Amino acid sequence: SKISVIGLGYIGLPTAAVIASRGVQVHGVDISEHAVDTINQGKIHIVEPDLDMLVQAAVSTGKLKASTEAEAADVFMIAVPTPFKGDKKPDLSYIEAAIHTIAPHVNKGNLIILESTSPVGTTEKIAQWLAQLRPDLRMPHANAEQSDVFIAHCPERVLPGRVLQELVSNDRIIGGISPRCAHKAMELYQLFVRGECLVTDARTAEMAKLTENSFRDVNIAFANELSMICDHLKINVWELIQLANRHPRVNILSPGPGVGGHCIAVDPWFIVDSAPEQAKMIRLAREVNDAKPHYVMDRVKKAADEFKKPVIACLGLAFKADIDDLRESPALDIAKELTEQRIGEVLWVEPNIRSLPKAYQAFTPQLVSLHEALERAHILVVLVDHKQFKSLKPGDVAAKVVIDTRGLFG
Ligand code: SAJ
Repeated sequence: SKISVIGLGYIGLPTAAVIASRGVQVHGVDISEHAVDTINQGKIHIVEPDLDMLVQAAVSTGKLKASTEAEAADVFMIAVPTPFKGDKKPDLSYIEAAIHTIAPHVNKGNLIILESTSPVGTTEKIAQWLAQLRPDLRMPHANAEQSDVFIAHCPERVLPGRVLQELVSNDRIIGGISPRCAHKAMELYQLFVRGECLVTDARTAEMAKLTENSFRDVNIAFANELSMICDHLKINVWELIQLANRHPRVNILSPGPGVGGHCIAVDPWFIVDSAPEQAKMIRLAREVNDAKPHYVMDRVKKAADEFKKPVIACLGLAFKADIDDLRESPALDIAKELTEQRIGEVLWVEPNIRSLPKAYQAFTPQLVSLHEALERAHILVVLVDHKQFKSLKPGDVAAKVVIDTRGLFG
C-alpha cells in the first residue's frame, strides 16, 4: 500500500519518515519547493534531533519521495498548519487547500486522516468539502456503516525535540467519523505506534487534543500568576512551588516569561471560539500567559532606571530550553521590545543558533556570546533555561542585577 502525507513540516515529515522506515511506500506533498527539493536530496529543512538520519535512510532506499503535486495513494494523511487569524478565529484554509489538492486523486476505499490540531467539527467539514468536489463518492456518516471513503482525525501529540521517540511511544487517539473509519485508521497507526490506540468519534478526538494543550496552558497560567503574586508579596516563587509540590496531590508547573511555541498559545483559542460563553477559565489563562512578557519587560525597565547607560543581556531567545526554535517565542519578543524601546544597550544571547534570522538582524547586528554578556551587562534577564545558563555559578552573576524568569538561581 502507499501513503501520501500532505504537509512536510514538523509533524508531517517525521511521520512520513517513520512510516517509510517500516518499509511502506510514502509520497510526501508540500507547497514549498525548497522543502521538497531538500527532502529529495535526503536532507531536512527543519530542526529535530535524529530526523536527518531517518529521512536520509528513507530517501536513499526509495521509500520516501516528495513532490509539490499530489498523486493517487491508499491513505492520505493531512499534517498542515491550523493557525488562527488576527481575531483569534481558527484558519482552516490550509486544510481546505489540502482537500482540494487530493480530491482529484481520491479513489474508492481510500482513507483520509487529519492529523492537524483542529477545532471541533473540522473532520466533518472535510467530508463536506470532499463531497462537493467528488459527488461520485459516498462520504462516511456517524450512523452509516457503508461509505466509499473513510475519514478520521488522529491528532498529533508529539513534543518538539522528542518527536521521533514520542511518535512511536505515545498513545494515540483515533477519532473516526464512523466506527469503520476509526477501525481503518487504527490499522495504519498500529504499523508504527507502540503506544495504545484509543478509538473514539472525530469530534471527541478533536476536543481531546485541544483539551490537552489547554490543560497545560491553564496550569502554566496558574504558575505565572503565582510568580506575580509572589513578587508582590516578596516571596521566592521557586521555593514556594518546590514546597507546595511536596504535597502528594499538588504538581505546579514552572513560571516563565510567557508561553511560546505554535500550539499551546493557539489551541485554547479554538475552544474559546467554539464555546465563548462557557470557556471562561481557558480564555483567562491565555490572557494571563500572553500578559507575562509585558510584566517581565516592566521589571527590566524598572531595573534599567537605576543605571545611567544600562547594558541588558537577554539570556536565551528560543521558545523553550535546549532547542533552537524561535517561533512564537516570548523571549524573542522581550529582546525585540527592549531593543526597540531603547531601554539601554540590549545584548542578545542564544547559544543554540549561530546567526539570527534576517527579520531580526535589523534589531541587533549579531548575537553575543554568554561570556561577553557576563563581562559587559549590568542586568541579566534569564529568559530560557538552556543548559549553558544552568551551569552558571552564583559567583558568575554576583555583581549583576538578575531578573530570572526561569528560576535558574532560585
Ligand atoms: N512552559 C512554561 N512552564 C512549564 C512548561 C512549559 O512556561 O512548566 C512554556 C515553555 O517554555 C514554552 C511553552 O510553555 O514556551 C510550551 O512548551 P511545552 O514544552 O509545554 O509544549 P510544546 O509547545 O513544545 O508542545 C506541546 C505539547 N503538549 C502538551 O504537553 C500537552 C505536545 O505534546 C504537543 O504535541 C504540542 O504542544 C502540539 O503540537 O500541540
